[in-house]
Order: sequence, then C-alpha cells, then structure tokens
Amino acid sequence: MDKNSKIYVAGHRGLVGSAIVRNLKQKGFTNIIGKTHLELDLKNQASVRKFFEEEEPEYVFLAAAHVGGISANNTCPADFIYENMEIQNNVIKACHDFKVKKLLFLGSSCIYPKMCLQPIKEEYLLSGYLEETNEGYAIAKIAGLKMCQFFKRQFDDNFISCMPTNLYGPNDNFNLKTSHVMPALIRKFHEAKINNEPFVEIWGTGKPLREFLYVDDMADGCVFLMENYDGEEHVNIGTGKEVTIRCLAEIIKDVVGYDGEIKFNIDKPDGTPRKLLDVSKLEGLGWKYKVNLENGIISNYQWFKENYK
Ligand code: GFB
Repeated sequence: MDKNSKIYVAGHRGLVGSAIVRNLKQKGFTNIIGKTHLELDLKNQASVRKFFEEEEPEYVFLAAAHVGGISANNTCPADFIYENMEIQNNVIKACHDFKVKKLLFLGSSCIYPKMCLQPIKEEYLLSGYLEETNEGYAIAKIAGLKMCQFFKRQFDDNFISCMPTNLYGPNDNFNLKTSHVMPALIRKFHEAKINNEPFVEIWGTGKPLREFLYVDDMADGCVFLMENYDGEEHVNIGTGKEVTIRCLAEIIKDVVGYDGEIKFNIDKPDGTPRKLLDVSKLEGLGWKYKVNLENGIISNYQWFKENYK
C-alpha cells in the first residue's frame, strides 16, 4: 500500500475497524474511508455496489460483521449466519467486480472444531464438529474465508483472510446481554464496586480457557498481513497464551479494585472448553503481539471509565 492509496475499512467504528483506522493513521496512511451504517448498509447489495463503483477503493479491510458473545450467538443463530453471509457476500463480490487490489477478510477462532487439537493450527479447519453456541457465526465466517480462497484460486484476486482469537479493547460492546466476556466482566466488577454489591456473577463454571488479544495488536497484525502476505490459506492472529475464565475474572477484579466475592452461575453455557491458536505461521512471517493481558486490561478499564455512559 502507498501512503495515499485509497483504503476502505468496513466497520470503521467497531472494535476492530476503529483500531485498524488508528493503526493506519499512525503509519501515515492518509486516504482512509469509512461509512457509518446509516450512510451505507452493507446488507444491501445495490448500495454496496454503488459505493464501490463511485469510490473505487484500492484496498479493503472487511472488519464489519454481526458479532456478539456466547449468549447472543446462542440465542440468535439465524441473525448471525444470515447477516454475516449478506455482508461478506456483498463486499467480497464487489471487491472482485470493482477490481480491488487486495482484500483482507476477518474471521474468528470459533471457526475451528469444538474439540480441536491444541494449539490450533490453520490446517485443522473443518476437521471436526463446531461448537454449538456459535455454529451460525462460525459457518458464515468459514464461508467467507473459503470465498476469499476460491476467488483467489479461480480469478487470481488478491483476497486473504485472518482468524483472530478473542479480542478486547476500546469501542467494545459493553451490553451485558450481547457482549463478550471481557467487556462484560469489566462492567460487572466496576458496577459492583460502585454499588457496594457483595458478589459478581460469572457465567458458566469458570473452567473454559480463552486466549485474549488487545485490539491494537490485532489491527497491527492486520496491516502487517495486508503488506506482507498473499497466501491462499488464512492466518491465525493471537498471543499463543491462554487463561481460565476464573483467572480472567480474578485479574479484572484486581484491576478494578473490587473486594467482594465471585460466584459462578453454572446454568449459563461454558461454550468451547479451549481454543488456543497456534500463531507460529504469523510469527514465522515476522509479526508478534506486544500488549500483555494485564496491561491490556488496565488500558481497557481506563477507556471504559472515560467513555462508557
Ligand atoms: O466471550 P464469550 O461470550 O464468548 O464467553 P466465547 C467466553 C466465556 O466466558 C464463556 C464466560 O465460557 C462464558 O460462559 N463468561 C463468564 C461470560 N461470564 C460471562 C459474562 O458475563 N458474559 C459473557 N459473554 N461470557 C464467542 C463466540 O465465544 O467468541 C463468537 O460466541 C466469537 O462466535 C467470539 O467467536 C470470539 O469465547 O465462548
């Protein structure tokens, strides 16, 4: 990418898209475009085509998606499969038809089988059954990465994909019904502290293992791949380190400074027991994460206190 290349970040106000815009600006890219949901509905094929025809972006980061935590995924699987398929079908096809130079499609580590070998290598995709709580979302994302592969194979389009682990950081969704665990626990511990509540409820057993990547690292990895990778196979982005949900809760409790108890609600689902990415492919290309979990949580809590109403 040249510093004045026209770069479209789809989803530029979300957790990942906003971090990609920050990263591109820091690196001196000057011609970045983004459209709000009101300005451009990515589920509307005609609007997407009109946008690509008029704007002619050269590089596209497809960070727009219908996302949510375990409960949202579990209760609204139809929304997750349908809306994601719509968004990605429209954008990927427009990238092909309007001759975008390069597309980066973003997926998720939930594409891998529930009982996958660990750490998870890229080649383990489709080697077993998916986790039920996020099957709709995972199938949409698998379709997206396969579309990128097949457009590359059939038409020589430079479309690549990356699969991040669980992400967190500024501009996350802190709604307790629809969020992921990190923002949910930051908010729950903060509110429990402010309101002097005796305990905080954690969903599930606390035993599942998760890997967390700070979103600014994720964005840096995405820009790195856009500039350095042209392969057909998707690339994992993560830290290669994991913690139990119980341990995550303890860290957040400490960072927030909450003195009460932690209670586990085992009526809520645990989801997949473990999903640790093997990140040796990305490290072999020359990229590694920087922000460790504690520092990331400290920054995220600071952002939450300053921005969340
Ligand atoms: O982050 P999370 O919602 O999604 O939940 P997944 C991770 C773990 O944290 C689960 C537990 O074991 C939850 O039961 N947990 C404990 C909580 N307390 C809470 C809470 O208050 N809120 C939430 N949300 N979880 C998602 C997938 O899976 O990960 C998506 O559903 C996507 O498709 C995303 O892949 C990255 O890690 O289980």
